[in-house]
Amino acid sequence: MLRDELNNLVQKRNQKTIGEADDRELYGALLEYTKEKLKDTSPIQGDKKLYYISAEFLIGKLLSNNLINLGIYDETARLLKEYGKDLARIEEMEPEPSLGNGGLGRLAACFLDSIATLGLSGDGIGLNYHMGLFKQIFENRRQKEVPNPWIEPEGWLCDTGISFEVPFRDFTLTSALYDIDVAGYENGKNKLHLFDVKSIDEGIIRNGITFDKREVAKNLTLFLYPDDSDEAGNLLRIYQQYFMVSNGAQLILMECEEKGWDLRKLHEHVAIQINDTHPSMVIPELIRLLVKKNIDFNEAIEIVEKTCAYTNHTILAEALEKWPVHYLEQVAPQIVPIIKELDVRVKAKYNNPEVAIIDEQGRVHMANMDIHYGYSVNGVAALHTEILKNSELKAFYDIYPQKFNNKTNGITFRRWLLHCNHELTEWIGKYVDGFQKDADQLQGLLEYIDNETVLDELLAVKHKKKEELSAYLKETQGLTLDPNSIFDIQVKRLHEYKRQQMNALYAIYKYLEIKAGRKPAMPITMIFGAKAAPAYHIAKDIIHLILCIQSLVESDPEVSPYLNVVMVENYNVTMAEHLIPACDISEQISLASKEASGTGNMKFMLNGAVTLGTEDGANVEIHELVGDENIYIFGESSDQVINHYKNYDYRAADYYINDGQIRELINFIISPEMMKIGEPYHLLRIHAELIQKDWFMTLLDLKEYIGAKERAYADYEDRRSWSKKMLVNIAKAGYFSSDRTIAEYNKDIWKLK
Ligand code: 26Q
Repeated sequence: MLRDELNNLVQKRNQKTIGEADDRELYGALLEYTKEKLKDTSPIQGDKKLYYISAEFLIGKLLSNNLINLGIYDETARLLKEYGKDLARIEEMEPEPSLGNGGLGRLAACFLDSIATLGLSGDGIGLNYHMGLFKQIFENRRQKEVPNPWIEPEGWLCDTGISFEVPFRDFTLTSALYDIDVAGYENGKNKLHLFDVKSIDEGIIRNGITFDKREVAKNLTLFLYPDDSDEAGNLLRIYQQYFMVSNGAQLILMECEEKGWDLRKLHEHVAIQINDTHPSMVIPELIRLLVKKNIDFNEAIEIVEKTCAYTNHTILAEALEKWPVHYLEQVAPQIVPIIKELDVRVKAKYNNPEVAIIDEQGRVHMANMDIHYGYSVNGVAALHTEILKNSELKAFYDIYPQKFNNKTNGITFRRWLLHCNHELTEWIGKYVDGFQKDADQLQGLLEYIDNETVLDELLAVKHKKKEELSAYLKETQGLTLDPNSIFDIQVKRLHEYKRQQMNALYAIYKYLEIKAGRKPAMPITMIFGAKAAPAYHIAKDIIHLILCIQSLVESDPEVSPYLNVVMVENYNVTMAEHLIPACDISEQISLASKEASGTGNMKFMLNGAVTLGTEDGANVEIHELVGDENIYIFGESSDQVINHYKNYDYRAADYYINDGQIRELINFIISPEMMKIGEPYHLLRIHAELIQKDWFMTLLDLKEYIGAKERAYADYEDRRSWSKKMLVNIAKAGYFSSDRTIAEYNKDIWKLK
């Protein structure tokens, strides 16, 4: 079947046989073939439907995942192999759609996979950014951003022909809806709806990623906003958000009417999940549209209240969106009276400025609107939800305790195990059944904790993945890695709270140790990968620092046999799929209380890495599951950290002045050898930042961090006991399947079936 169909396709498209076609031609044929199969897959239906609205869907490449979920991956790979073709190489031809910044966007993509896999009726609604997140390149050890066009004439997007009118203050834009099919694992399909602007014009992009911000009709969906939570709000961001939610709301109402559902009973047929505050304007927009359909204003509010649910992904105060009313007035004045009325009602009921929607400075607090006018508020890990309830959103929790609930994040095992780690999947399959659909089955591996053969096989799988990563990085980035060294990996967005700078200080520590003749028993490879928001200067300085250390270590023959520091360029989903299976030590070292959940931590654990981390986000739950023996925890607790902020009693300078070792590490940043490699301006700035500000308390945990890492490296030498830690981590990872997360969302919030 497959053989004939694919051969015919390649014949038709390229007048060649499979054996004659090159990887690009085969990619094209497989794309067409897979899209046909998706067409034949039945849509998931139900009498209640979820709409997951999100400004980001970081879906990654889709070919392999679609083949896996359609149940034809193995057969396809085998067939191609017969012709001497390698499916892994063919999938490299696919451009990666980078429609997200990081965790929040990737979570949305994992959720779509799980929603379909569980057979729940639920679609995604977002924007079709033509460039996605910028592509990162390194020039003179500094990050440079260039556009990342991903849309090709042939791809996963299907033009639906559906379009809506979105009214702005000064003009109206016509949308164009593109859909991407989302196949569940051996189940039916849902859709990801991506709205675009008909009048978009890629021609206005100038050098790098700059463009004329005023021509909204031409630029609205050109770029994804880089997570610049520190930068003042930009009007274009509001244009994007309103365009997304107005289209989304119109689509939802259209679908309801098509199905003959009574809009007055919207909540019986629809649940809308608001992914962080980026889609919050859907609340006033839905009210506006319902009123236009002759529903009474009060009733419209009630309907929306029962339909919308909000997920919070951050406790960083500076990242909570607050838009000045006059901004909203410039963009979409028609929703401003509605927001004002919602605010008036809140103020009449609660005499507490903390819970107002519009504050004294005339700024609209998007999260506050979501909490008052939605029926559910959830955090994304147990600790995070507790912090929301007890401090950050306490005033709201006091009013609406019943609305608050936790939904610990999860990841789809189809991508983060079956797709990215065939060898591990096969190894697991030898010992447990059914884990593809029921992740808890992984616990069955615990039976083999003392089985030396099984443990040796596991070590061999890890080694193979380290060899593969080394070959991949050699080929794609010219980097040289030693698969016999410890692979210690920190990959995630660059942010001071995630503390890549603390890891960099460890690299300096190790460098100086080796220079002093104290050599590690095993060579160490420290791998970093991170993009910094273009306007986040300190984050870019940290990248510069890491790249300078990389050069220093590389060019020092006394050190390089024992230590290798590498920062991979353009870290993205595809790179993560290569890095994570090869990891020994997973760095999850955020300042406690700051990382809402983290999801990379779960991907590493599932692939047999051991976590070195703080008691933050979902690390807390990983710790509980695997026990003290199988994780390296260090640093002050979230309570202690929260108290430091409350009491203003953390002073980085104290650590610098009072501790000679800390001083030595920090001062090395501006040592002659570093200043020769790097740019003094940037090294001096990060040096000063660490001593004078250090808002995310790097120095607070630095010594404990060094100690914990040394312990982990020492334990690693005993390969047998280390392999047991790996096994326990894999066996306990089932809890972090997004299938579990989605089942909980459905049971507690959406109630689809
Ligand atoms: C805001 C205003 C203007 C422009 C951009 C933004 C913006 C964009 C993206 C603000 C925040 C984001 C992304 C946040 C994010 O990824 N949060 C992460 O969500 C994950 C999934 O829940 C968690 O695991 C992480 O802990 C959390 O940091």
